[in-house]
Amino acid sequence: QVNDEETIDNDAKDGEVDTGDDELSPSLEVVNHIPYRGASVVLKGGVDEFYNMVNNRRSIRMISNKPVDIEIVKKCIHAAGTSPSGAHTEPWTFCLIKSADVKKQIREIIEAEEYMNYKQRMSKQWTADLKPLRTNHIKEYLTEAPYLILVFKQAFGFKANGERKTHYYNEISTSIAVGILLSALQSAGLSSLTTTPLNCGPALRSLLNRPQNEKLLVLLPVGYPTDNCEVPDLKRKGLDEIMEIY
Ligand code: IYR
Repeated sequence: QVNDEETIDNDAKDGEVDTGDDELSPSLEVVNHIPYRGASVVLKGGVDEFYNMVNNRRSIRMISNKPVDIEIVKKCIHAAGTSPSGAHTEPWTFCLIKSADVKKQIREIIEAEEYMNYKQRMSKQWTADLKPLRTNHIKEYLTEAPYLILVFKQAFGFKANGERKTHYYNEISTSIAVGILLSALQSAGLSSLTTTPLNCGPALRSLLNRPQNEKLLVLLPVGYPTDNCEVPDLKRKGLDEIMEIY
């Protein structure tokens, strides 16, 4: 029996199959254990360099059409794929959109839904809370940005024999991967915006012909800021405010 916290993620249980067999074989291939002596690839500037880099990241809504080397974006996605995951299920799919036509279709889907979101679906308090961020349903960045990355979580997977495979903690695993992706993009001098297009998941999934086991988690436009790009002058919590030492 698992506790409530572990049962909250219903998606994680979607694929569970009870074969009534005591001799269950692991979904993951049984592998050797090999020595690991800890991190050996470290930044020249140490952890201060890492902090400065990630603290320099901002979500931007004004993204230029200045070209970006696709190889850099691919490397960032490869980095995201190093994320830890439940039982090493690697429950993520990164769809990299470069086609102007697909970007246009994505924008049409999202703007139509966001219009409804802002107009009726989001609470008055919610839209009030967003005022300082100056967001609205019009999302030029979806067609201007050289790339869009749609990150799908795989609610379950499949074994070689076609049976469903449980993807434990697929949402948190994929979310950690997104965190690594954001840091990788920043390390490459690229900017992005973390978006969670409300009510757009199914339409975007079918547009990209993604299978039923995949659910859209986030969509990131990726590129460089426009010359007139501005961001709200937000302050971050200090270390004292986010940490308790015991
Ligand atoms: N998805 C909408 C609204 C929105 C919601 C939150 I919470 C934000 O931090 C920002 C925007 C949009 O993208 O405009």
